[in-house]
Amino acid sequence: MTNDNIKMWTELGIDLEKHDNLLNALGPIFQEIYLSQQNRPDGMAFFDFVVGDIHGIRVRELRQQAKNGGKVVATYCVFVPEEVVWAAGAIPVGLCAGTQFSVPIAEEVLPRNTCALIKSSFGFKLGRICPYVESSHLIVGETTCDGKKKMFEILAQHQPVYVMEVPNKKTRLARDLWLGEVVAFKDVIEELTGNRITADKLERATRQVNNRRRALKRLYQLRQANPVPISGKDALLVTQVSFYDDVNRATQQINALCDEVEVRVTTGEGAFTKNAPRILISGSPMAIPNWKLHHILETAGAAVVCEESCTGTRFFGDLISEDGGTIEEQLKAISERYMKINCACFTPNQERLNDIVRLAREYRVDGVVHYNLQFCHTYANEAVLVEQTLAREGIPLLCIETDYADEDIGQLRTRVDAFLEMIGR
Ligand code: BJ8
Repeated sequence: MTNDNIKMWTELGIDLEKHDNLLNALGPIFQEIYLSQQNRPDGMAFFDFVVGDIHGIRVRELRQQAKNGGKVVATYCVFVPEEVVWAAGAIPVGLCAGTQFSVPIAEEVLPRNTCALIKSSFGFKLGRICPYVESSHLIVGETTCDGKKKMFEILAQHQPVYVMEVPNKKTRLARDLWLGEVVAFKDVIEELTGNRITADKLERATRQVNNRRRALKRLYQLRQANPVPISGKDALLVTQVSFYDDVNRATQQINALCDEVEVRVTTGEGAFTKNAPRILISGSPMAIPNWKLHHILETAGAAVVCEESCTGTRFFGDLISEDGGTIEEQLKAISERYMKINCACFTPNQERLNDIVRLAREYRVDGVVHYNLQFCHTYANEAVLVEQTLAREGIPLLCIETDYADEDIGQLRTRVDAFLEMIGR
């Protein structure tokens, strides 16, 4: 912890005592979960470094952006089209919201039976613990679930918030509504930044974000190899860091990692033994530092080979057309790409069920673990359909409902062990 960082956090109004406690807790957890892994690719050093300095260098870059007159736009959902933000010269940051640390702070205001992701994000603001929140000029929310919708209203008492309306169906009418939302978002961002988004700028931003999507897809495809060349924990960390690092730097680092992992695949070098059970995790997103389920599975001898989630395939799947065109044409292409995200907020959501089966086949998994954040009703209810679908396909499934606390770790280990024994690997 350098004096420069302390000065920066003080200027941001961070509660230093709570913040110290958070960072002091994070260090040993990262050591235990990440740095204790054997035979990791060297390319993970960059991502370890970013987490090791999680509230340092990147926050300083955001502060510099503000000092130069630029804006920082914080988001909570992969539906917010980041291309629009980059195109206006602003910086988007996906907020973390993956720690139990801020949950009790939120529970002073929000009902306890709210999902941990919502409580964690709100607690960060209420407790003034997160320099990313405090560095942002606008928080962009969305109407994906009722808990978030209402939390954003309360959050707006503390910081400027703009909410995008994400429809709950994918009909023609709903798509028109969403296109209108994307166009309105462009206007909001132009007004915030004072910069006009031109067709050229938007095309450049689209290419940049597409390139990061391509890099992440490349990394995921390498996980299809047997033995799997990189742990699920490491792959998850790469995705998590991509939410708040600079888009071009992240792309470069992911591709450098992929170059190394490609060699591993060629030489048959694995992060696990060849016969390790291969698991697809499907469900709610896992924001930093939520590594709980991956850690339980991988210390039980399984290899997590893919995540069907917003901190997985839903984040980078589907590219946006790079054909350019007018600003209107590009915004339409952007809106169409985002409507391909198969979040459980949609009804019906057959596409997600299809995705799970397709990914289970592509990654040759031995079983699927459905991950549900407690009190998230959309994913919990959709799990019934996931169960029916996977039963028809003969793919073993384990449904886990949990939160960010440690209390149920022993029970989860027992269930995971029984599942791995049942799938016989
Ligand atoms: S597109 S998954 S990132 S909404 S877990 S807060 S849904 S009660 S996170 Fe999500 Fe966007 Fe969908 Fe993806 Fe609500 Fe559920 Fe909590 Fe959730």
